[in-house]
Amino acid sequence: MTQPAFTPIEETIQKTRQKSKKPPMFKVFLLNDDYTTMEFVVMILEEIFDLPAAEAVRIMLHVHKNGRGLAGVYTRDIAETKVKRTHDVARKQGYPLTCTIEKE
Ligand code: TYC
Repeated sequence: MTQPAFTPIEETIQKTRQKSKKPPMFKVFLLNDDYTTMEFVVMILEEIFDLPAAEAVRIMLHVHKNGRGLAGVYTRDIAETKVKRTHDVARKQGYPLTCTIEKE
């Protein structure tokens, strides 16, 4: 007769640990430049980063004054997708708007 690998209590503890494990999170920053229009940056923050208009304007002005600003914090795949979409839309319009990703 083989012994079960884990008791029911050990299994419950393992499952709870797995469920409460948080994925690594990634900050997406927007960088300032001299060419992208303020309106375009606000549109990106609303459409791609799902921010309300007032928050989009606040972040855009923060980036304009300080050089960079946080657009949002996401899991790796979502952060990378938002950066790619931003760069694709910006390049299509001829803007150099750039985002960076930093692990939290
Ligand atoms: N500095 C730009 C301008 O004066 C506006 C701008 C803001 C550009 C934020 C990029 O991430 C940015 N038109």
